[in-house]
Amino acid sequence: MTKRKKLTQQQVDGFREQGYCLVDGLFSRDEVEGVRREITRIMQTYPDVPEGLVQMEPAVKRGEVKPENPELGVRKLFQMAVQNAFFRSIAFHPGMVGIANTLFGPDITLFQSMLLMKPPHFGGQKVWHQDNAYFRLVPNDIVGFWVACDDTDVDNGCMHVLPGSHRNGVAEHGGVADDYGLLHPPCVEDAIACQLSAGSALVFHGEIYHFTPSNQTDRRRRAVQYHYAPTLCRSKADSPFPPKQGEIVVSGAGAEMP
Ligand SMILES: O=C(O)CCC(=O)C(=O)O
Repeated sequence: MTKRKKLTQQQVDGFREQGYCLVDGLFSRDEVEGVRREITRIMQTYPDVPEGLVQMEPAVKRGEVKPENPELGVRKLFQMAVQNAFFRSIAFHPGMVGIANTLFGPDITLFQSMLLMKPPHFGGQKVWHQDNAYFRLVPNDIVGFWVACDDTDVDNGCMHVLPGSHRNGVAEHGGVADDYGLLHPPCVEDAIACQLSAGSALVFHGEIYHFTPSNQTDRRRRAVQYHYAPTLCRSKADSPFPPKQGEIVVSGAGAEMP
């Protein structure tokens, strides 16, 4: 695996003050290839996969479009570090864990592990939201890693963030399931589009406002998204989602074996 990657002081300041920073080449080319291969391997067994693991794109679910194969119809794969040995090993990635240690100290737990697939042509938008509106972790010392597994730009649905929006707590959200989003979303013109090459990462605070537009291209836009927080964090009950449980203790007290 790629060696531990240290943030520069400027990146640490960016995370603390603006709620995000970008890290070039967090995953190596081989790691990105490994992620892509494993996604294909999992989806070759579809629909024989654990319930709740796969979310298809709404247009596919409604029968409006028929992808060439199930992999090209998936929107998200959930709980990957719990369900799959390869993605469990990624949870201990020295780059991600090292950065979480720099930001929040030695005792760190993985709280969420997802793959975000945004398929070509019909991969829909993800509405503006704050991840901690779903998790409700206290304290809110949460760091998300959104690692591009294809080159991403505005047209194929890259991440957009609103700098500084992590500083005022969780704002009101409404809607259901994947459309649970900010009741007062910002203008996209005020956002920063995080265009990343494959292997590079957006490192973002759990309360920053963010969204992704639809994929309007014939290019894929796969991403790994893992969230870490101090092991002592606990989920409060005021989210419409089940309380967020830690998935794996990855460093410090109680750390599990990679
Ligand atoms: O579409 C994406 O890649 C972002 C999705 C996202 O922000 C989320 O599911 O929390």
